Amino acid sequence: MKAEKERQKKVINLIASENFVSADVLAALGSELTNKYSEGYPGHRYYGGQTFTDKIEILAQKRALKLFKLSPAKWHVNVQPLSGSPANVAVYLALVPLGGKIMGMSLSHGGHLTHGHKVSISGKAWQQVAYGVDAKSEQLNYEEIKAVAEKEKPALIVAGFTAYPRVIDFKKFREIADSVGAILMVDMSHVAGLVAGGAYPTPFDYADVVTTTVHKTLRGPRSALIFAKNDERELGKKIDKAIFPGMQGGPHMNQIAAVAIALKEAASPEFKKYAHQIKKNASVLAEELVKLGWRIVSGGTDSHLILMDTWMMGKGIAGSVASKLLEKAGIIVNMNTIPNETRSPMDPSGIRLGTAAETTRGKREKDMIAIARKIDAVLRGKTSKKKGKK
Ligand code: DSN
Repeated sequence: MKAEKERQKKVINLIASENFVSADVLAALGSELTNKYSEGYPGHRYYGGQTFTDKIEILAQKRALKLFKLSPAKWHVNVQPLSGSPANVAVYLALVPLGGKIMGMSLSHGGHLTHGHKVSISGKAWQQVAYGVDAKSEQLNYEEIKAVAEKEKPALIVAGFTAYPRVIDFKKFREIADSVGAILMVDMSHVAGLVAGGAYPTPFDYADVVTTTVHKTLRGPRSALIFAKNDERELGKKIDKAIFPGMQGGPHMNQIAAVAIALKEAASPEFKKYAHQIKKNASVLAEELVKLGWRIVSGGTDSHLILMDTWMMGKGIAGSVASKLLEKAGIIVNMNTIPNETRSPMDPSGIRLGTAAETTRGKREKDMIAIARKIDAVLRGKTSKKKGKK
């Protein structure tokens, strides 16, 4: 543990899905709440001794709704999912009959395993209808997505991705879902902190269900939340049952307390500034990499996330090699497929970068320029790519 703490201090962390939590969040995770079993929901538990756990879970629910400006009359929230994958699967279990169609972005274009990929239970117990990004713009093409939906008539459409740097038009997804009678689920895991801080469009005006992890841009503990619209479909009630007893046992109350703390932190004016700074930092990092001659998928970013094409059709180096070289130089990234991938997931054409963690550490635009130059210096010697202008 000490060695890992030191490692984290020493490196530049550009993993787009990681962050550094506060001391209070860490304290909650390491608290005596970890000793407690609380199967069930506040007021309806299967074990005694819930005086404080009930208060904590209710507080986390209230703060989750408040952070995203949701009225408890209109929205329901479940704060028990252990992490993002179980949260997504619980939504399918609740709302899509086994074997039914889930329409999600394919993994190689930026979707998540739990958006119906065949190696995940989401693609084994249900059937994935996949969509991708436009071959040329590398951005969402809503006409193509609509055509896939009309042909396949999925029961549920997932919008929200793990490696898509651009703004998502949630209104268009709503129209597509309505045109085929599908439920619209938004997985905002990557951008939740940006949404909370007003630096990315909110999905709540259009989605039926919103899932999110808490530990990415939202800067909380590893955990997840599921929001569901309150109406005659009783989505929230069905989702609660799918989480417990459908999939999970006792909730991790230490984690839920840490979520409540993180949600309070994310409601502060400082967090709003932080969210906007994450985005500025990502734009500057992407622009500088482009100036240095690198290809950025879709030409840039509207969020915390950048997909960098290190392979550049053979002129550069594979993502796996790039990520190892960068790690040796103290920069941590992950290799990533890019749209229309010509290589393999274990040896893809790109790397994914994100600015949330380093922005937490106080990095600003000038630091991003220095980081871009360091990335370029580490990678350039190994490629036959032409030198860009500085
Ligand atoms: N592994 C997460 C990410 O890095 O985006 C998604 O689950």
